[in-house]
Amino acid sequence: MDLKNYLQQEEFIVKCECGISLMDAKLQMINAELGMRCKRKVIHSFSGRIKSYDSIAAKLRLKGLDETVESMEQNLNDLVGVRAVCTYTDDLYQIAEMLCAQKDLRLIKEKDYIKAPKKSGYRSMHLIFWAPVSFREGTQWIKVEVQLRTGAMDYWAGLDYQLQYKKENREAKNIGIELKQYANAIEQIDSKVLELRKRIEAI
Ligand code: 0O2
Repeated sequence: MDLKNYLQQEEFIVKCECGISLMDAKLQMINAELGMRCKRKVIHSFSGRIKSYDSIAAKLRLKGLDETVESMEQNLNDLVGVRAVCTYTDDLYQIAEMLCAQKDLRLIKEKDYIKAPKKSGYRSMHLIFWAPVSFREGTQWIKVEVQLRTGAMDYWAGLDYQLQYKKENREAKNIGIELKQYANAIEQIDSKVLELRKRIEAI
């Protein structure tokens, strides 16, 4: 079956949606526990998505891979993605630790773009798991990418993403240079805000 038709199958979509729901439920529970312990709201927003055909095809082309179902399954990790946005960077690491400690999840890969930002300036924590979804015919393991970021990292990534479609434009190039500088500024603000929170907690 060709890639486009495969992605439109109800069975494929339902499995991906179940992967999103499972990870979303895990994040909601972690949020409830951390909220109780820290006495403040920890995760400010949750979102989940199934990668679109256009985005999958573009990524496979960019990596020089075949636009086939097999190639997608072997090479792409972010077909199913869930994102949680927090205020503080230390919360991101706590959430990552709590997810990795869950016995039913199998960690495939961890990419810490907070400690080692991408050349673009992009920062986020990415965790890729095999997540077990129970169906009538047995357990299906769904690959899910969890992105954990602060609010500042999130709006920076949103702007950077918008810019990616306009790269050829001269003004977009100037904006890109400026945006990269703000990635550094945001990193400093994230770290200062965390320091202030800890000082307030210590009073
Ligand atoms: P979309 O449309 O968001 O899905 P891997 O094989 O996993 O090692 P991969 O998948 O290229 O390699 O991993 P990477 O670089 O960690 O990127 C995965 C996703 O992170 C991207 O998916 C983006 O969502 C986000 N991301 C990574 N780098 C950047 C960046 O420089 N800027 C922004 N705004 N987002 C980034 P997609 O498929 O690119 O896009």
